[in-house]
Amino acid sequence: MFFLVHVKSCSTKATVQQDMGRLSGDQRLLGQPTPASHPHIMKNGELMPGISISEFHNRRSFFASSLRHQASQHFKDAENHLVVIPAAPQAYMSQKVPYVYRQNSDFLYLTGCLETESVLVMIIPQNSSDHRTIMFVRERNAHSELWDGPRTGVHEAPKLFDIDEAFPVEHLNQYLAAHAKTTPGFMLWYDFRQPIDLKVHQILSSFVSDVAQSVAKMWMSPRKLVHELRVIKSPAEQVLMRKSCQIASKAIETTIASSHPGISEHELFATVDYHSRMNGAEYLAYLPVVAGGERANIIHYINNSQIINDGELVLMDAGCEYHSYSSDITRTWPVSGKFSPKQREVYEALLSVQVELISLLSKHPSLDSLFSSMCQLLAVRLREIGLISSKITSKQDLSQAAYAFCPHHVSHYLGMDVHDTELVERKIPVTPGMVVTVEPGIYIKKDNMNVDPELRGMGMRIEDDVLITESGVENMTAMCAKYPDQIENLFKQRLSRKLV
Ligand SMILES: [Mn+2]
Repeated sequence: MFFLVHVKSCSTKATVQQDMGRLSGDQRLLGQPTPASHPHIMKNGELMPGISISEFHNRRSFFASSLRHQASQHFKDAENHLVVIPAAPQAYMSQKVPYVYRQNSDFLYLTGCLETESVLVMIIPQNSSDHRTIMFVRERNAHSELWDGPRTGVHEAPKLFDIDEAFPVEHLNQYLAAHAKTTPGFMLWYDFRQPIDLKVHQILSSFVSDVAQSVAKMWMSPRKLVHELRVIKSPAEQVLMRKSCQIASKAIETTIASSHPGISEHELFATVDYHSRMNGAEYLAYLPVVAGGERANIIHYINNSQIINDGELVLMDAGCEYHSYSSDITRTWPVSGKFSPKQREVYEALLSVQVELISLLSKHPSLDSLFSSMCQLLAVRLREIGLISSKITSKQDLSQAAYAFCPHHVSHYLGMDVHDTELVERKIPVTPGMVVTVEPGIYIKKDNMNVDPELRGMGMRIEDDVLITESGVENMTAMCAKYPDQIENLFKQRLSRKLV
């Protein structure tokens, strides 16, 4: 433990010195990559890789106008709005051993700030198109920066983030109290139900009980408004999503080609992780599911600790995060490199449903209605191959029978988070700019005595990430093999490479 800390502080120093060498004049390292310090991933004018500083400015303007619109519909006497959105706190595995830091996506979307212990505050008057953006950030501190790396600090933050003002995060409570005194009758927008950072939450809780009770009109969560903006991806975000999908597609193909009977789920996990990072991803977007044989029936199987035997299928649900944008792919393949005739029959039934659902998206259904379509399509195919009785004919009974084979939803929004923009309902029609997953599955229970013994306990899912466009759909993970011949070819190519 001591050794680890020691090594870490040395390497941080080394990186600081190396990077300092490249920076000129009065430029210094800030609390996150900038075009000056990281020219290999950022262009001039960008606040995050691939996203310009002006896009963040526009996001806040859109957010302010959608908030005003919401207020004009439901809170007619609100004249002023105070919005508070905190950064994610650093989480620890144990004393001083941090987990990978991941920013709160709503905060990141509106600020571009990657630092913890920061808070976004927006002051939005109801009857003017103006708004003020204030950020509370960590002050610079020579001792802390020596250990943990540079901070942007109060002085540099307004310029870096293109905001009006910045203050030390310790001043948040005084600022709020002063605001309440000078701006009576404001409406507070803060999510009290799902606190992000407990320290900020305590400040807001006492603010409400001590001060705001008498002056603030009411409080609402700003999250749904942010999610409604986030669900539509800008052209710059689409480029990042496409890249995230490409990296994960390639990593999964390489992982498929590396598998063989007797390999462990853990090795496949390590392989997909390695190739994602080597191709530019920061890390996997979530703990992947790597399930051999009947473990594929456990939808969120993440133990990934078993050996996969000859004749079994592998289900891998994995995606990566590339500059804060996630991909989410599932592939199922025979560990030996060749589907048995029975496996292939069920797989092809599932694949035909998945392909048809992707093309249905160009008609802009809601995700819930895509789920109904899945149940219908899956039922017909399962009946054809004898997994559902031919005696079942009514639409409702068919849907119910299919649901027993696929008990999860077929789609969710995808973006900065894997299950993105959770407050956007799945009953609204999809529109251009949304990215959604299409992920039907077939899970056959071990004790299902109505099916061929070879199929009992078999589980499979196929998942792609699809951008809705003006003219139809773009399958962003189409380059990841999913047709049985394509999958088997990955193994043949490996064999022929070995022979050469
Ligand atoms: Mn998914």
